[in-house]
Amino acid sequence: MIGNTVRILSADEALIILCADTTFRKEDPAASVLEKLEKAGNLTWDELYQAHEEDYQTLYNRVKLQIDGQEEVERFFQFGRYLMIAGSRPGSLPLNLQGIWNQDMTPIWGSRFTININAEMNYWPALTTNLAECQEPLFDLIERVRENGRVTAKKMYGCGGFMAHHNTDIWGDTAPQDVCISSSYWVMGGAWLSLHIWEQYLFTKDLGFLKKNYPIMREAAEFVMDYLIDDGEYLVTCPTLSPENTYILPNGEQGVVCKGASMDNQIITELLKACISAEKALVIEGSDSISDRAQKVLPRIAPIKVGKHGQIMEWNEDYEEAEPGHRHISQLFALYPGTQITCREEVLFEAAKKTLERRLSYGGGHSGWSRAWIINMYARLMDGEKAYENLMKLISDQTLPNLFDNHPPFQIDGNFGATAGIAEMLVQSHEEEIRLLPAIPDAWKKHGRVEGLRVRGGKTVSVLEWKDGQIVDFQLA
Ligand code: FUC
Repeated sequence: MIGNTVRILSADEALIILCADTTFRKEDPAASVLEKLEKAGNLTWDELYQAHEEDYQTLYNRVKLQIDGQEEVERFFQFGRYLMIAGSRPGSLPLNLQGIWNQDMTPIWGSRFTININAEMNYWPALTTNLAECQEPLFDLIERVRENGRVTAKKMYGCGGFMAHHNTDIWGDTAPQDVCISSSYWVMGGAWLSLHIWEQYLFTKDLGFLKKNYPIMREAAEFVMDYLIDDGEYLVTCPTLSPENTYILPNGEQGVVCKGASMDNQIITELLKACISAEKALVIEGSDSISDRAQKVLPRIAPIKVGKHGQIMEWNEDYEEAEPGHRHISQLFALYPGTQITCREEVLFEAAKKTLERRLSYGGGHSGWSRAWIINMYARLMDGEKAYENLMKLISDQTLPNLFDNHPPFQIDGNFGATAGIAEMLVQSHEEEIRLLPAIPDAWKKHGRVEGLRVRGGKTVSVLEWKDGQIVDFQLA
């Protein structure tokens, strides 16, 4: 070792084991690092490799995907699952913007957790692709966010419950971060994160988990209900913004701050309904219950509206957008990951299609994660060809040679978003029914087989096999 250089002489190969820890998780990081190094140092490369294989394969082998002639898609799907297994395990930190693969001392956007889409997207494939326990680090983070978020809710807004703005870090910071008006002053981060608790329950039906974590959902809902103001017609969030888009007023002025952004209404609706259902499942009544209050608030939240371009309106007024191809498609939260826009709501379903077409016709989908979101949205629109077209664009144009997603620069969310999207093309379960092959393109129809995807209701699709677009085998366990 010379300074910070390692010189290796007279060797054909060298095994270099790196290990790091901090006081965030270990009281004595130096001791824990030495202990791990000693253990690993006693093993040969082959033994280490084998230990790694055994470790990840217990989770990885739960899902198998084979589609004739689609090796690239299979690899991208399983690589996303592998990244989840490698980067987010019980006891670890959750996946941030670069996951555990950041290589910079001062990474872009601080390698933090952007919670107006990116951190949530990281966890989209966890449940459908049978890796529920990999979401645990996110719940640990939400606990930390909750502590700080109570203080921010009270001090900044005079509200109860807990909240978070658009960004947080491992300490769960909830104050507005950065100085970017179009993102910093959004108050729904805690509410969106809390919905992951409800989804975890829907997929696992683990009442013990829900019992332990429901108070987080309730506190997120309490903040939101306290924060709403009566504008004479509706109860609206104010001030707020629609992540990170800019509107144009009729007089040509541009702005971002608004009241009652469509995404806020959609998250609030989803959260309050989830709280009511959770309280039913847990039999929470009396003074511990917020169901009565939520029932009163829900009808006073503005419905999802269709605007002059036939699109889902992004703001409470039908403003023009400064950037119609904007990467954020917040007004379609209700289509995915939300569940309010479905084929049962024909008008909104058509308007959601128009919204995507419009975004894309103005150059939308230009960042990796945005393209990944679009795949999921087209899957929910049951348009297999469009979902596939965007998936292949993501793989060919927005993926680095090592298969990492490219925002640009490298950002890991697009990998996870696309993995979730592939699962969503194969099986859906968001309308209290299971839909098989809701959005597969012609290119996948000849023959394929998937094993192990999970659905809401706590079940596993142990086999789904198709030939010439027809299902030939299906088993639910
Ligand atoms: C949001 C996005 C950016 C980027 C950043 C980390 O601000 O709008 O595209 O992903 O998070």
